[in-house]
Amino acid sequence: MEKRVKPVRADDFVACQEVRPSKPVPNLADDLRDGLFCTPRSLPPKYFYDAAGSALFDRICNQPEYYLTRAEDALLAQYASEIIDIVRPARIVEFGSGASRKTRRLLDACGGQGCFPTYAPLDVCHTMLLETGRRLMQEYSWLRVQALVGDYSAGLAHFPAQGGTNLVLFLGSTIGNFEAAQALEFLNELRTFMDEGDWLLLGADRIKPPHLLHAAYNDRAGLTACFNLNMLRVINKRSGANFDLGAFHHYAHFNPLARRIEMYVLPSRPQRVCFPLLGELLHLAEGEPIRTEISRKFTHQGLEQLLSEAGFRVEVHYETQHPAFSLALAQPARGYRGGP
Ligand code: SAH
Ligand code: AVI
Repeated sequence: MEKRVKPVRADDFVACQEVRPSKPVPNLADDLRDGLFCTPRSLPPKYFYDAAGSALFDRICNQPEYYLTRAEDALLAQYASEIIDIVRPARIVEFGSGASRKTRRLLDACGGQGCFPTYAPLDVCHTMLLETGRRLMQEYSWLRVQALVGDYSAGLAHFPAQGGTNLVLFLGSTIGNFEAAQALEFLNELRTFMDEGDWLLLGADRIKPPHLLHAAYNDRAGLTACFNLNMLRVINKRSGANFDLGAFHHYAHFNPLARRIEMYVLPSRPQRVCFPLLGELLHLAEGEPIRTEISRKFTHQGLEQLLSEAGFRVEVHYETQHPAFSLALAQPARGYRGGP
């Protein structure tokens, strides 16, 4: 049956709350100083995601080469009912929720099973959160959306608590955008805020032949290139810097030793970039890379080991084969007292 969708109205109300950092997090000036004025140069991937960057990412997800979204969506289409039947969530919390597209599989399963959780998406992109929240409330008449704006690496101590079972989603292989130590620290901290009866559903991309990985991060339509260069526009807008976007190009490759995609912006001629926020001038030689993202790729065992080291017990490990993608359903391990 076709779903009736209410037209978007400006007064559709999405409760949106800021989650305050609970540990010191570098601000923009720190990130620029620590990331650009040293070698190798890098910027944190959270600066991809202004409204334009989030919209670009959403379009990347539909590119034929970007298999990740389709693979994870296929798993959710197949197993969402089983997952909801196991978990029966009172609240679905999602970190880095973006457009919450795949989450709809779980919401559909909830509706089908007469289970009506609240949905708490957390993201750094305010615009995407509000737009998505409004849409979801139009599509699901029963749904209450409690949108949370914040940085998930800034600590979870101020995360609003709620009674009943939480299903925590961390989808899309965003865990792969953390360094190994950060991923462990994040999952370990997440576990300390979860009750023993809560569940984590973690999506992670898997090692596969390099040509497939390369294609996924170098799509023919050039959207990943736009997404990558958009970070420089975000930095210019937010800090008053003057990166010349036309002078940089996108470069992404798979590093088989580190088992990760590394994404860079490279200047095609020498650059002088002014940072009024820091009172500094950055000199870049032709081709001198600024790393904008890593995207780690896991083995089946590597993912289970990460979860186990972070104090989770994997209950069900769903996976696709070609292309390989994992969705692990896990719970805090009983009596676990360890930490990284
Ligand atoms: N979960 C979605 C979107 C993945 S894109 C999917 O699977 O398709 C990564 C999302 O994480 C973006 O929406 C981005 O805005 C958000 N994000 C990135 N870094 C973040 C941070 N440090 N804190 C909170 N959200 C972040
Ligand atoms: C959000 N994250 C998991 C994406 C990834 O594949 O690492 C971001 C992305 N970067 C380039 N394309 C997509």
